[in-house]
Amino acid sequence: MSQLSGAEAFVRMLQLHGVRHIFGLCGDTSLPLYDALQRLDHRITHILTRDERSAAYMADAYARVTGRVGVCEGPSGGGATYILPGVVEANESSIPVLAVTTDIAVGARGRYVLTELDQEALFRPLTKWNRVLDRAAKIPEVVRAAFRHMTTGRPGAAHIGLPFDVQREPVDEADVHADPTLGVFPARRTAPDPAAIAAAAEAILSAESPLLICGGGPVIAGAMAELEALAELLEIPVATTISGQGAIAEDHPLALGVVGSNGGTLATRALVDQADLVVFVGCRAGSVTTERWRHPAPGKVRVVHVDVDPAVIGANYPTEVAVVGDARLALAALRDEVARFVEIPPDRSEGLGREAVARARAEKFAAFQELSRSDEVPIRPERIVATLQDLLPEDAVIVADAGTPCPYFSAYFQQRRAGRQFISNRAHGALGYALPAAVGAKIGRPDAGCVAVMGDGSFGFASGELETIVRLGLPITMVVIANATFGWIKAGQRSGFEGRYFAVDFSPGQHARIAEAYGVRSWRVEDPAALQPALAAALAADGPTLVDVVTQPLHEAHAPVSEWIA
Ligand SMILES: Cc1ncc(C[n+]2csc(CCOP(=O)(O)OP(=O)(O)O)c2C)c(N)n1
Repeated sequence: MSQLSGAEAFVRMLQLHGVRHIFGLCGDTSLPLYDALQRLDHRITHILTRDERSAAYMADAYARVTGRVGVCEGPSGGGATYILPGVVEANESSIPVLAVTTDIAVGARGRYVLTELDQEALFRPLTKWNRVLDRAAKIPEVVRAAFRHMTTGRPGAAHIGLPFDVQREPVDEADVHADPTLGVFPARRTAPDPAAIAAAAEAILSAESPLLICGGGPVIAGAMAELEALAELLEIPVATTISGQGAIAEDHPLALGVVGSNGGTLATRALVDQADLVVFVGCRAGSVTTERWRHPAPGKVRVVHVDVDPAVIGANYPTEVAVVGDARLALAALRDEVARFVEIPPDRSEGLGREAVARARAEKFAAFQELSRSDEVPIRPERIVATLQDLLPEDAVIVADAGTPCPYFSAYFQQRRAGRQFISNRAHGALGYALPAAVGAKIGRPDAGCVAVMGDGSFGFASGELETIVRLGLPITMVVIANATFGWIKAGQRSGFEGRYFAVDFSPGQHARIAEAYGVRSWRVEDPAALQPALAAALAADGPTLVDVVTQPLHEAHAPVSEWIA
């Protein structure tokens, strides 16, 4: 019987599942794993990060742009606790991220070993599947189970704990096998019940003014063509959530753009209210998308809900038809079913069709465009969005943090191609996501431009990773929206607490100088006229760049936000 060490078997299992990149940070308990990574020929590139939190965010964005499982790793104790934010973000966003933590030896448990922690309990509420190993012999089956759970059904995160002694124990090589199709997601798609498809088609066809609202599901499922075909056949406008951006190209005549309290506007809300039937697709109909379940209004609107996770359907809205299944298969089936009754698209010129979408878009962009031309100081956020819109190629990936970037880019940046190009961490919206996530996105999609847009609050959370970006020589452009305040919260204090500002302002930072010190080519922009040249030069450079833009604070801006407390 040929044998491998536990660590070697683990690396081989990742390799067999098609893993090509691992993001992580070293530690005592990880030494056997690192040694196996060092010695074996596995064609996996390890990206050393400066914080386990970043490693998980990188793996998350990497998974989002590649459609492959993202893998991150960190050591026991502090490494395990630091990696958590990215794991839960991925899990709640239905993105398969495998978090590997190493652990103290099984044989040493309960003896007050440095870093001892119940890591399985720690990850339980944050993952779809989770196991700390006790025996090396179980490594192959545990890795197989993790990949099965991550990429089938509703995708999600998994955690595997590798104790120190388990990494050194023998594993029978004959057990080391895998199904490589489980390394990409969604794997093993599930088709909807034809009876549910027939009922959904009947409901949609009987509606006067149907509207599609897409969450992250269609992009995850790669259902863009099927969605467009259904929308065009029935002349149904398509709205998205923030995570759903990319379900349809935003210059498509039926694309309404983002709706909800963060990125929606009064003009887009009016169309949501006009719908007599909403088809939610791969969408949890959560508080932000629905403006706290008021738009659309439960009970007043008929609902058809398509989701791969049956538990989501009916959680927030009385639902007429539930369709459980993969978004691509469901939308294709729905289109085929509808095509039995409809040959040419209905005339919706008087109701909710492309004319209504065009009017809503024109209204929304009229106010935006005026502000985007403003020469006022500090620079208007609208000007930053408009300038990047002009400069960026169609295939660029934008990663946007919470704060100013998320609502502004969701509302006003027009993604001209369908597919995953806009990334924001909408499960928890934790600050400091965009900078490390851009690393994962750039490594996952090296041929596309990549821009990370962050507030100065977020920059403070993530700036340690500038070293990683420089070390890897990644041509990422970072844009810091500098307003010396936790602006989103200040805006909440202004709108909901009569401007009683408390503990939200911090000192203005010299972000360009900080980045420069790490070796990033940087610009600081205070004059609106200097914005375009600085961004153009940053985007044209072949290494990492940062543009620090002194910007109008969010509480004074005309942000596309209807409610500051989500
Ligand atoms: C880790 C974390 N802590 C707190 C919050 C709450 N929060 C949401 S937005 C925000 C302010 C963001 O400030 P900044 O990054 O400077 O962007 P701005 O809103 O000023 O544009 C805060 C503190 C959060 N989202 N994440």
